[in-house]
Amino acid sequence: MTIQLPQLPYAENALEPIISEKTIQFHYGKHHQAYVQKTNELIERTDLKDKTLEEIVLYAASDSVYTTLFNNAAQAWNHSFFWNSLKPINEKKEISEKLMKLIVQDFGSVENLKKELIQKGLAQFGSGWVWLVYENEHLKVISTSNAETPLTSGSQVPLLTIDVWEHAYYLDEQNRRGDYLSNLVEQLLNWTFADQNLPTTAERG
Ligand code: MN3
Repeated sequence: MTIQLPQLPYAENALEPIISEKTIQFHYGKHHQAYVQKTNELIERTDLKDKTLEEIVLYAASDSVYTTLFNNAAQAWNHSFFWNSLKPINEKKEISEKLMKLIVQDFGSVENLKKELIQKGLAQFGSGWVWLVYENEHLKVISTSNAETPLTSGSQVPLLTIDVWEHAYYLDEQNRRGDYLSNLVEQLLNWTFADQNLPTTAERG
């Protein structure tokens, strides 16, 4: 068994004009594909080859001798999660009642949550990710550097992510990370996916 590049959950031009088809062709078709391929090369002659991608990420995070494997496997996982965090520009994905309750509890309003996603994305120095996570009955916005992922935290459940590596926006927005972030946050986030990722225990509130 090998790790597969998952199908993109929409057409390559479905995120235009915020994320162009050309960006998707490089970002998904080249960058993401390369992380998948490299992960497969690194696990080829090991007993990790029958593990899931998530298991490989957790295993590789446990020891710094596996840093290269971690970087590639976590990037493969983060990118799959990122594509699922987005929706076609002309599709509506409303925030569920359950998720809205938590947003109001922890941010006061959807507008405040969006602001925080944008601010944390701008504040992330260099390459990395911004995440909406669920932890201890609360929502939080966090950022991670390079390939780092909340999967390894043991307590944070990722709900949504935004890639803030330059390759995510440079063809379309050049250095304007803020424009990329605000357009994406306003028009491309898949709140249904966030809702699906909420643990069932979150339903108590
Ligand atoms: Mn990327």
